Amino acid sequence: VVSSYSSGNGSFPYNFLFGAATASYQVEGGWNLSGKGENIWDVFTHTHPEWIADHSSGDIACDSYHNYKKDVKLLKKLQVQVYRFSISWARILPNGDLSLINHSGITYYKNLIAALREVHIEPMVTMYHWDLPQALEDKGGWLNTQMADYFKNYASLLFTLFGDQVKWWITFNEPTEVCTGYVSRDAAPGVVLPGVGDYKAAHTILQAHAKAYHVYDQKFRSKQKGRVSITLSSRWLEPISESSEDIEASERGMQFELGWFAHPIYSKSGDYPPLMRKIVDEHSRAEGLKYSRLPSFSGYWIKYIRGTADFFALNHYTTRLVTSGEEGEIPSKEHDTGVISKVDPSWPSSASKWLKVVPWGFRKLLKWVKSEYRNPPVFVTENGFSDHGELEDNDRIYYHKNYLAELLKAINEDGCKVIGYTVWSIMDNFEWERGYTEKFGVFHVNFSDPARSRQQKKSVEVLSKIFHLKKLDEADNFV
Ligand code: PNW
Repeated sequence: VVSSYSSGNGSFPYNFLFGAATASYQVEGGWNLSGKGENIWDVFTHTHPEWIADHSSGDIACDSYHNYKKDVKLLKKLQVQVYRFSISWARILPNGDLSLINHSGITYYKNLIAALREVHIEPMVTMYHWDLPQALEDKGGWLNTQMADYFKNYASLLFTLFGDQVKWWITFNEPTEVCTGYVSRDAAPGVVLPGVGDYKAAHTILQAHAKAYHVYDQKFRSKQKGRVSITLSSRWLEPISESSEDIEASERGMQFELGWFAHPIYSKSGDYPPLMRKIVDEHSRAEGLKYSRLPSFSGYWIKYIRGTADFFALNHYTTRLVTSGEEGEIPSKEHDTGVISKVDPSWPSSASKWLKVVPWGFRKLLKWVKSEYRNPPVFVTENGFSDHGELEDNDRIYYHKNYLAELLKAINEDGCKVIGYTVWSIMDNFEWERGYTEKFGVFHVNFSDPARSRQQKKSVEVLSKIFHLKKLDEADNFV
């Protein structure tokens, strides 16, 4: 099936948007400057530096707090049409709630947005990329249902402050990763409640997202005319063989990984995936629990959450081979999923243990989203490759060219409606628990230089051409 949304000849649709992405904690620095409050990553890195690979933090990071004008120049060099960045909640609301509004925080983002618009780069704003104000974590963080209202107030303030200039909004970046903060010490706040805390946090986040979406509908949409979504991340889970057991394992894995958040929002019926409901209910009963570890939505909430996205925002990096089997402690979401996964040793590696280069998995994932959720417009909000910071970053060039080629096939041959693509990331930055040991940037950042000087990598030459011409040169697809 060739959809009308296609163009052929290695060209992307004329209105396709290319961009680059970052997140506040990973690039800004200025952790305690001009009235910013502490967030959970400030506290996590300061109290437990040993939990970060190189004992580092985002205290200074790329110092984008002072260097945002330089960043805009880099973006221009890359020829992007969109810059996806996130707002630090505690920089705007140091206490998390509306008791104190930090005006210098507002000024920082106003300046950044103005600098982008001046050179015709469209801002795409993520409201929450993992940096919860510590004051709200002290109230229980995402385990506390009230967080949905704190988030709604914060979102409403952002629409009021920036909505005349910002037309692309993302409420949450990768809620599954936010939930990891309630499973293990791999991420802030490092609360260890596997199989319980993650499901509970997810439940609150879905409510928070829906509240923000409805506020936009009720108070802002008619005037501001923007779009609101939530960024979900997913690997492609390829069955290890053609056996029905492995195909089922793949489907089950996809429902637990992407369906967990996508089904309540994008499916026709709403609510968690039926398969997930069944399995977690059964496991909970077997564990002798009176209630399921997966919380339930009332009919009211199912309807309230369903349909709360104007496009499907998707992050994708890599693929795993899956079969059915038991992994993870009891209880845990990992164990509930009942899937074991591995990689094909022939797949090229990156500097990140979890990231193998598997371009075809991207196309399969886009196809899955199309058939599962009635072909929504998809904006790929992150896709990227890590190395150790080399300027001749040929492996990154290979990665992006080949992932983009698969994205084009998904549009032209499978009829997927992919509308945009932002590369992670415009520059090397703080990679969470892996510190500065892995680099995802298309620009190099010198972290031992107090000025945090930036330097172009080879990938910029290649990507800027693709982004400008909106065309992939078939001839040099494979470097
Ligand atoms: C992304 N996966 O998370 C984050 O949004 C970024 O902040 C981060 O810098 C980037 O990854 C690179 O590490 C991911 O399961 C979470 O494949 C999970 C996956 C991929 C990326």
